[in-house]
Formats: sequence, C-alpha cells, structure tokens
Amino acid sequence: MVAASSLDRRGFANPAPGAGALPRLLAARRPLVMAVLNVTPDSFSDGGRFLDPQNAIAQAQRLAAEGADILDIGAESTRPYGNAAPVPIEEERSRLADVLPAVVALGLPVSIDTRKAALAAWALEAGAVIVNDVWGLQRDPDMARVVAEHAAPVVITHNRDQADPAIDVVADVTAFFERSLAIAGRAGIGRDRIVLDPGIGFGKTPQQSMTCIARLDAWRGFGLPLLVGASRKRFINSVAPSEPAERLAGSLAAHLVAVENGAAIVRAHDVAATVQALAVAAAIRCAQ
Ligand code: HH2
Repeated sequence: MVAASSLDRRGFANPAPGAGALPRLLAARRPLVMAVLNVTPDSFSDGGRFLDPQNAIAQAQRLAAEGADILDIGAESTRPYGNAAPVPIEEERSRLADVLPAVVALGLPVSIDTRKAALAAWALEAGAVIVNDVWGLQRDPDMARVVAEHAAPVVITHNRDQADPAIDVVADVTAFFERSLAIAGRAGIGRDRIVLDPGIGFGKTPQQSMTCIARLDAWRGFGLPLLVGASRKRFINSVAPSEPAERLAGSLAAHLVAVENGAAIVRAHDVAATVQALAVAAAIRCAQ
C-alpha cells in the first residue's frame, strides 16, 4: 500500500528524485509531462516572464501542482530563429543560482536544458538529475563525459544549424541519433539512461517538424524512450497563424498525436491542459 502523501495528483506513485527517477517514471507506462521553465529574457514564447527568481520559483510550484512529472529548467534560449543571443556560462549560472536549488527542493526530478557541459556539471551537482542537451552530445565535446561521470539520464535532441527543405528529415534525424549514440557508448553512458528527441523546430522547416511527429515510429527501432517538444512552436503558426501564446490548442493536438505515435514524454509550457488532454485521450483509449 502506497502512502497517500507519496501519490501524485493523478494517483500515481511518486518516485523519489535522483538519477534513477527517470527510469522509474518511465516504468509507470503512461506518457510523462516535462514542464518548461525558462529563466531567460528572450525565450520565444515566455521570454522575460520568469527571469526574476521569485517569479521562476512560483512558476515551478505552479507547474508541479498542475501535475508535471519533470521540471526542465533552462537559462539560455535555444530558439533556432530570431537570433537568440548566446549566453556566457557565468550569466547562465547566475540566472539559475537562486532558482535551481529552490526548484530541486520541490521534489520533482529536474532536468537542465543546456548545451554547455560545464553548466550541466554545475547543475547536476546542485541537484538536477537529467541533462537535456538540444545538440545531442555533439556540440560540446565534454558533454558526454559529464553525463557519464554523473550517471545522469540524457535527452539527445536532433539539431541542425540551418533547415534544409531538400533533405530527408527522417534519415537525417536517424543518422544524427546514430552519431550521438556512438558518442554516448564511447563515453560509457548506459542505453538505459538515454531518451531520443527529434527536435521539433530545430533546424527544420515547419513541414519537417510535422513529419517528425507523423513518422515518430521511424525511431521506435532504437528501443529508447522518445520525447517530443512541440509546445507553442512555429510549425503550428504555419497551419494556424497565431502568436506563441495562442498556440495551446495546436500544442495539445501535436502532443496527442505524438503520444499516439509512441512518445513517452512530451515537453510542455501548459502543464494543466496537457495533463488533462493526455488523461482524456488515455481514458477514451481504455473505453474502446
Ligand atoms: N525545445 C526548446 C528547448 N529545449 N529540449 C528538448 N529536449 N526538446 C525540445 O523540443 C526543446 C528543448 C525550445 O522551447 P523553449 O524552451 O520554450 O524556448 P527557448 O529555447 O526559446 O527558451
């Protein structure tokens, strides 16, 4: 019998955070919600809202209360369009210095969204338990070593410097994953600690982003959990012209299709709505 206090608001047992938290969460065999917390002035959909530490911590508490499984915290915008300014590591660390310990104290597994190995190492030592690298271990040559040394799970996300409408995006993502997995293998990162993400919006045309969600099953053969982060992204605007804050319905549609096609984790800004949509879809599937 599980104590009521260790049940989350959906009635699932809450695993204790730690490096084993992600495998334990995945074992629950329901789609997980990774909540986005951007401690940045310039993120594409919520830049500046959570740069103030008190606002960031309050938002983390809200996301946890709404049913997030993982809190993904980042302090450098990764947006591939709109000329996001690169952030020096000291600045990235100082944005997180007060926020990260308070977010870790909430008790949910925290992932650090960074492409810098030294920042990832600092965050893991401060209590983060997952590394979310939107360059899939291929940008910072030290990232794989840091992940291996901390025995941390890692999200390997496909990326490209520029979109190329002429490429076969499925083949490109597959080749990228193979390179990342080879790097991970050489560094000694266990396959049981790897999540693959086709990187919606990263170096892709809107059409290619949609293809990645439609063809998600192409990567099931790796035998690894798949993550999709479609929340508020630009491809939604290509179907239904809208500002980022107006893309909730499109984000939910994309994440429901992603889960239908095999995503184990969705990365979302709007956690309450995402949790509800996933729960209703699962209930309807059970009713069949
Ligand atoms: N997307 C963003 C950032 N990190 N990580 C993973 N694994 N997958 C994604 O699709 C992904 C990600 C971009 O979204 P956001 O964090 O809201 O914006 P910004 O990078 O501008 O802060």
